[in-house]
Amino acid sequence: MGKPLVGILMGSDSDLPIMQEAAAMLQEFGIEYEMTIASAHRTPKKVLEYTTTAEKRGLKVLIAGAGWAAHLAGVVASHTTLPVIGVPIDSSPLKGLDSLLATAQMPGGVPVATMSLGKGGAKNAGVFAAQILAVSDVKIANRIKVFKVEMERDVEDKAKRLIALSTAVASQKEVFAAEPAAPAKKKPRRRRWKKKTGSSAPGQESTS
Ligand code: C2R
Repeated sequence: MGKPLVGILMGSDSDLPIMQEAAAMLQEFGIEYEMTIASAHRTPKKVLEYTTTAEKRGLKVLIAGAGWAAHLAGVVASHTTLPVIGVPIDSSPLKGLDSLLATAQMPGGVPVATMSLGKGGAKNAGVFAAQILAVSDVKIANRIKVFKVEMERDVEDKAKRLIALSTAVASQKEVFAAEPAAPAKKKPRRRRWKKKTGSSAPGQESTS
C-alpha cells in the first residue's frame, strides 16, 4: 500500500453514506486515500492541523463534504494551496440549498470546486480528484478512459434493453388486439318509478 494521495474530510459521521461514494470511485481507479471527520465549526483546531500538514504528508487533492452551513470546504481551502473539491450534502431542513451556496459561493481568491448535491456529487468528487491526478499520472488517465468507455457501453446496453422491452410490449398489444372481442354485456334495464294513483312517491307522505 502506498501513501494516500487524496484526503476525504466530512463534517460529521452522518455524512458517511454520501461521502463513501467518493471513496468508492477512488478505489475503482486504484487511488490511495484517507478519510476522516473534521468540522470547521466543532473541531476547528483539527481542521487547521489537518490542512496545514496535508501537502507535507503527500496528499495532492482534498475532498470536503458537509451539510447545513457547510463552511468546511471553504475553511480547508483557506489553509492550503492543494486543490479542494467541495461536496454539498442535503442533510438540512433546507434540503441542501444552504450547503450548496455555502460551498459554492466562495469569494474570489479561495476556490472550491463544488460538485452537485448528495451522492452524485460525492461520486463526481472521486472522479474529479482522479482527473486532477491523471494530469501527471498516465496509469490513472488510462483507467479514467476505460471508465468512460464502460459508462458509454452501460448506457447503450440500457437503451437496447429499453427497445427490446418496448418491442415486446408492442407485440403483446397486437396479440390482445387480434383476440376476438368479448360479447357485449347486456345493459341492465333501468327501473322507472311509476306514479300510481293513490300511492306516494318515496320520501313523500301520502296526503290522502
Ligand atoms: P450532525 O449529523 O453531526 O448533527 O451534523 C455536517 O456535515 C452534517 O451534515 C449535521 C451536519 O452538520 C454539518 N457540519 C458542517 C460543519 N461541520 C459539521 N457543515 C462545517 O464545519 O462546516
